Amino acid sequence: MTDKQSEILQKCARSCEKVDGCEDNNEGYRNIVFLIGAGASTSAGIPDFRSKGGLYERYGPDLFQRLTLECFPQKIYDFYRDFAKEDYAPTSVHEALVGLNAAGRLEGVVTQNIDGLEDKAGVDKNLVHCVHGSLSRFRCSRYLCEGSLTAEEYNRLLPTHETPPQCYLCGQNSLLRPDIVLFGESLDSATVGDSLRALRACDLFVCIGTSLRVQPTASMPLENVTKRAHRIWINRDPPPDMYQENGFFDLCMQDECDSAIKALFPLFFNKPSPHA
Ligand code: CNA
Repeated sequence: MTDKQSEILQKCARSCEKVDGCEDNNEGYRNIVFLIGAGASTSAGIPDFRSKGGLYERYGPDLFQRLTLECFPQKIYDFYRDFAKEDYAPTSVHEALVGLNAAGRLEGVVTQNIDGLEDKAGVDKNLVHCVHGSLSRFRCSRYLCEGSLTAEEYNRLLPTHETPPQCYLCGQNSLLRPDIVLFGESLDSATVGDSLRALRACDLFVCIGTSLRVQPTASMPLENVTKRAHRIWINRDPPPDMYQENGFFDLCMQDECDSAIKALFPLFFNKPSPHA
């Protein structure tokens, strides 16, 4: 292990403590940003895209294509119905985010996940940037219509999801669709702006549970995280070539997300037992 890697581990451990006033005597990180992918939620029981048993294997690789919504919308509603019938619980990764948020050290969470577990865990909504949207909202598929429902409203109104639902507002036979970004669609520009600002401001960047293959999000760290920031990779797999080529990451933890996060931020998990 290099000196820089030992320094990173020490600073992460110190970052479990609350920032105290303007002076940070414990020398932890002050502006931590996470980029999160599906691997951060697999231990909750939500499959990722590409692993064995993942969504591509179950529903086919065209599940999240725009053309699928246009030509075979039922496929997307079937996926949503399967997702909504489970009550997924946040993982240790989300628990660490809540701890860092409470300690005053979290600058932002750029999440590619659409499962809403950051919100469910209780991370400050203003810090979470859902670059690929979220299954917690539905919206009219017509660009200019403002028809929208929360997932709870949708589930209450349309409990069976047997036929794709029409928008209640515009009367144009348009579908109410999950508010997620499908392949072939653009990301929301305000969310991208917030994400890039967070990435530029961080002093620690943690990239966790993502294959970093889905563009344009995959290039965001390379182009925006500054040299002053320390960078950690957590994944069962190594980083993609474009990140390995220039030695972007200072510390690569090829491990399970939950165990790596517990090793980095142990104080959030070493809670005394109530029966001790
Ligand atoms: P991906 O391409 O499926 O990559 C996931 C990565 O995580 C892979 O490299 C896996 O090896 C790794 N991985 C899986 N489980 C673990 C684990 N327990 N510990 C360590 N590593 C693990 O998914 P990405 O997130 O990179 O791709 C972005 C897509 C996936 C976004 O558009 C999402 O909307 C979409 N997605 C989201 C969810 C979700 O919201 N939970 C689930 C599936 C897909």
